Amino acid sequence: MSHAAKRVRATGSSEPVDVPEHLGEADAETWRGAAAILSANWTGTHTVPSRTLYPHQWSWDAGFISIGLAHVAPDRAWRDLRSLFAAQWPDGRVPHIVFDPGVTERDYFPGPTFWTGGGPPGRGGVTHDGDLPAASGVPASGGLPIPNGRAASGEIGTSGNGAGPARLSSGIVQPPVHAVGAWEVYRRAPDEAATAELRWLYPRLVAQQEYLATARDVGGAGLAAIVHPWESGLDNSPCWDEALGAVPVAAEVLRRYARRDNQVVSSDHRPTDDDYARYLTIALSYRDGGYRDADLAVRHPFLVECPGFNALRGAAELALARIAEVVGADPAPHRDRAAAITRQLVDRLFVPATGMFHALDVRTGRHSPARCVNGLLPLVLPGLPAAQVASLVAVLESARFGVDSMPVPSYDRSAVDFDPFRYWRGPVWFNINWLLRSGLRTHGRDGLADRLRSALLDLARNSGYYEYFHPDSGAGIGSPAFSWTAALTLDLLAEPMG
Ligand code: 9WN
Repeated sequence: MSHAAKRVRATGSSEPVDVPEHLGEADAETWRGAAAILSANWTGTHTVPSRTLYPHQWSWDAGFISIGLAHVAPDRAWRDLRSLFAAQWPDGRVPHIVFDPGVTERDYFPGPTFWTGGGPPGRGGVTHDGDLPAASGVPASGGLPIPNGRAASGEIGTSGNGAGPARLSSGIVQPPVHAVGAWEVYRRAPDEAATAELRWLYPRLVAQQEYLATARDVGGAGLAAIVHPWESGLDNSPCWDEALGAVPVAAEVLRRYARRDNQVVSSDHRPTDDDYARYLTIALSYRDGGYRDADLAVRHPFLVECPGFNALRGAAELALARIAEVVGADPAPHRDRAAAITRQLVDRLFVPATGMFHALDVRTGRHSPARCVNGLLPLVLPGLPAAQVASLVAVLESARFGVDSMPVPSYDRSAVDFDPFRYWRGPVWFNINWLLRSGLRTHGRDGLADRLRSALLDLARNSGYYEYFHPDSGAGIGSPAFSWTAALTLDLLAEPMG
């Protein structure tokens, strides 16, 4: 743990939990509450984002969750990451959802039947046994999923993580935040067992990056394209609106498939039906193409370069450089790749007129006009040129995104379609703010970083560990007892205020 001070054992949650000594009683209570959520959301093999809304394992959630678990249950942090990477595809992609075979189709839509097309495992969604992906040492097989693919290179993985039966997955990805997560877990307790975990993960993390750098470089300029808004993690962000507008709303898909999300939380707080119909259409297009990435440019209806997704690819390379040093690999190529991604982001996605980064529609070559919070995420890159850093900080301090008592909203507050309730179109999200804060510190903007930290902790203290928050009142929205909110609260609390 970073806060190595003497710890006091506390009770009051479902499990005893160590509380850092620097915390006063109120924050100790916040700590215990957050730790209790992570315990309640632990299934024995992995952590679910939310018991009510998301009962499987999600990819980028697992990365953020590991950062919190590092403080209270490092062993679970490693098991969580292993559980996810045991489901990695032979081509290197890490699926955005790994399905729990113990959860019924009724409990989450779109579930395994949707992603596999209802066919046997291997048609679309695949089963996994945890072997090293082919892409870790040899070229991927054109992105075609190979059920139970065997390692084509030297290292042998064992049968999954010992987590039980083979699991099905979706076929799309999410931002690669796992190398950052793994590094955070390791650096807090860098012992032999943690080094062994890094050795297991390293080739898998490299394969994940390799997949994104090759199969997904649809635009040919070095940036990865997402093939679905869900891949960004910012599902209904306004920065997808223009690209989505070109996808017809096929009303029959919503008749064929019933949504479940808006039965669990208010439909005003979730994506609209039109957007949802488009999400399903895009996913079906990718699925029916066998989840292949060849020729996407000529056949796939949604291809966008997201500044947040690509910035996190760059951050992953820098974390991999550190991990490489521990496991005896060469860190230099990782640093080179991070530098290249940073350059490509500035060249392709920075828009001087707005002073921030914008999503680029690969099909039309146009930037989205929307100013969304993923356009600030390149701040996580230490090599971002000073001009772009200054520009992003100015946008962050402006009335569009400004941090005062509230953290940064997901969308420009002054936009006419800013919606304080609807998911990624206005509300405040913890994971994005945690990343922004880390980026601000990277660039020595400690004052603003500290304000952001205080605003985030006030939200958790006053409103609890919700999925997202109203950007004016701070009221919790969406799922309560949300894992990454709890996990990142622990991480922020773990640090004594300077
Ligand atoms: C679709 C699990 C996930 C997050 C995403 C968030 C939401 C899913 C959904 O929940 O997306 O993947 O059903 O809306 O947008 O960022 O990973 O917490």
